[in-house]
Amino acid sequence: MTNFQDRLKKLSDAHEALITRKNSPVEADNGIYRRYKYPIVTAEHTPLFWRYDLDPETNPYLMERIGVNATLNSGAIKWGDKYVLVVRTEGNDRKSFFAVAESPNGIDNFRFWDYPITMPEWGEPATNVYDMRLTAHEDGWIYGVFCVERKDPNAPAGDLSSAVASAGIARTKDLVNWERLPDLKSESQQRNVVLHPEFVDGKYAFYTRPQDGFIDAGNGGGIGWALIDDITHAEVKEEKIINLRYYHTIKELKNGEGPHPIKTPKGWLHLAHGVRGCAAGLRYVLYMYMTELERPWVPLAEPGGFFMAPVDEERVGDVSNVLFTNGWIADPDGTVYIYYASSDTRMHVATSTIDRLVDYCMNTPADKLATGGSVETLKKLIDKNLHK
Ligand code: M1P
Repeated sequence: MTNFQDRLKKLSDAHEALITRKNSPVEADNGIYRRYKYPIVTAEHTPLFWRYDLDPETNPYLMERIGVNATLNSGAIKWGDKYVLVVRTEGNDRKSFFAVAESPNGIDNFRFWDYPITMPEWGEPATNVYDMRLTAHEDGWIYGVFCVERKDPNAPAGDLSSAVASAGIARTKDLVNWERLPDLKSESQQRNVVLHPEFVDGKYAFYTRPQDGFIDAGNGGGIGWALIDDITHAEVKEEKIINLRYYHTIKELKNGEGPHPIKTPKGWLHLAHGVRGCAAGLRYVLYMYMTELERPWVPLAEPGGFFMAPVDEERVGDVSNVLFTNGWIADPDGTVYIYYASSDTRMHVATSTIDRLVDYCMNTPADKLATGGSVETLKKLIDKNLHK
């Protein structure tokens, strides 16, 4: 065997071993969800034929030609009997694109489809696209709503960082061919926009996240709710904040809806991220809340504090101290697969059930927003346990 063939075999064997590695839940278990031992999709999961020119004539050293830096914030959907992620795949050049990876069981054996998604442009071509939320809407389409980023045309000369963020909308029937619709029209910048799966009062409903600037949520008070007349010319005319940010909480600085909420007999289950600032930078954690079944914009319950926060290797990566989610899948048997990214670098799964998550939301004490309230809440549980 030549050096080239020898090296190619080693690379291929290692890649196949990584993809087919069995995953299993970890021991530590809080009764709410279970984490899994291995990340489910990493940059190394991307096909070798994306990264290497496999022709010994043009690449005699079998060098990597196109680097993949990270696989993160993925939308999720059950596709036949497969668990499918639309993975935000980021190249070494810092540009993200969308690529589909599917698994037979939702916890391991994620394999990328041969080609990434070719997302049609709308308006001025995007500099970057990321964080797609997938919604199989009752109108029969599968929608992908994602962040579209372009350089701020009003940035002062020399400012090469300021960006304008808006929500891109595309729809598909096969996850391969996408019809791009006009971006969501909104007075504020938007990221973390999510389409609700059902019509509400005959209209499309969006969870929004209005913000003043790219980094600064500013006056955007939290997660918003807006009804849209025409999805092919979507425009936010009125937006109400349904999940607020508060001082000295896990979502003091920013928050954003994760995937679209799951419908349960007790209400809609929401998964979101909250951000606070500290000496180490921004800290992103996941939290949950519920809204009414008939009025999905009306708050029902919200446990205090975070649902999941970065632990162990999750804490370190391209943007450390970050958990982010924009995909989950609820199976008919009630199992919920929560897909989350750690530190903007790799994808993980945690599993739970609808019953457990509803119980968690309804019966975990709410944040009373001050230390005195936290102590009262704790004493109530101690009393119940010690003096029943
Ligand atoms: O780097 C952490 C996250 O930052 C942004 O989230 P948000 O808009 O809530 O601040 C997004 O760029 C997200 O992709 C990223 O994971």
